[in-house]
Amino acid sequence: MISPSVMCISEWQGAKEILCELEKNHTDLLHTDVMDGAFVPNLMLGTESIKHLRKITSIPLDIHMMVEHPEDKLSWFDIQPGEYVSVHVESTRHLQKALAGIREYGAHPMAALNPATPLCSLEDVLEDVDGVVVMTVNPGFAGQKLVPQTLDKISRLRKMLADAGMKDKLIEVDGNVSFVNAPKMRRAGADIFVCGTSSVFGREGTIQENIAHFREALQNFEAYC
Ligand code: S6P
Ligand code: MG
Repeated sequence: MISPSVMCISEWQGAKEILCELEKNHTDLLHTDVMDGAFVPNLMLGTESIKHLRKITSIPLDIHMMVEHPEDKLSWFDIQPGEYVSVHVESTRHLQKALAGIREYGAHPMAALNPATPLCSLEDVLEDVDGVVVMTVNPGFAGQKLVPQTLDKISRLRKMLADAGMKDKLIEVDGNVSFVNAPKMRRAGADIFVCGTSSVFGREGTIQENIAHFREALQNFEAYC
C-alpha cells in the first residue's frame, strides 16, 4: 500500500486537485501527521483540518499521532472505521489502553517506534496491533535523511512477527521512503510506504508519473536494490 503524506502537499490552494489526483491514481491511504509541539518539535494538522480532509477525499486516513498521552486525545479526532491510527510507544505509559481505544472505533491500531526505540518494547502489545510503524527518520519534519540502521530493524521486525506466528501484521515505513530506499524497505518486509518529498511530492515528475515509478520500484524491488 502507498500512503502519501498530507503535510508534503505544499500548495494549499491546489490541495483539492492534488487529492483528486491521488484518488485517480488509486492511492490506498492518506498519511495524516498530527504533531503537538511537545512529543515532537513541530505543530501540525489539528482536529478541524482532519475532519475537513474527510469531506474532500474518500481516501481512508492513516493518522500518525505524534502527541503526548494519545489515549486522552483519541476522542478529539472523530476516528472512522477502517482508518489506520498509529500511536508512539514512547508517547504514553498506557500503550495498550491507547491501542484498545483505537480498536473500539473500528480502526486499525498501529504502534509507532522512533529510530532509537528497540523492537522488544512491542513484545507485549503485538496482539493489540494490526501493524507497526517503523520511523526511518526522527519524527517531526519532512525532507530528512534515512537513519540507515532502520533498514535492518525492518528485517528484524519481520522475523519477530513471523516467529510469533503473526505474519499478517503490517509494517509501515515513514521517513525518506525514496525511490532508492523504498525497494530496500520492501525487500526487508515493509507493506505500507509513506510517500513524501522523497517520492510522490518530489520536485521532478507529475504525481501520476511519480506514483507509477514508485509502484514499479516496489513491484520489481529486487532489480532496484
Ligand atoms: C515526519 C512525518 C512524516 C513525513 C514524511 C515525509 O515526522 O511523520 O510522515 O510527512 O516522512 O516524507 P519525506 O519523503 O519528506 O521524508
Ligand atoms: Mg508520519
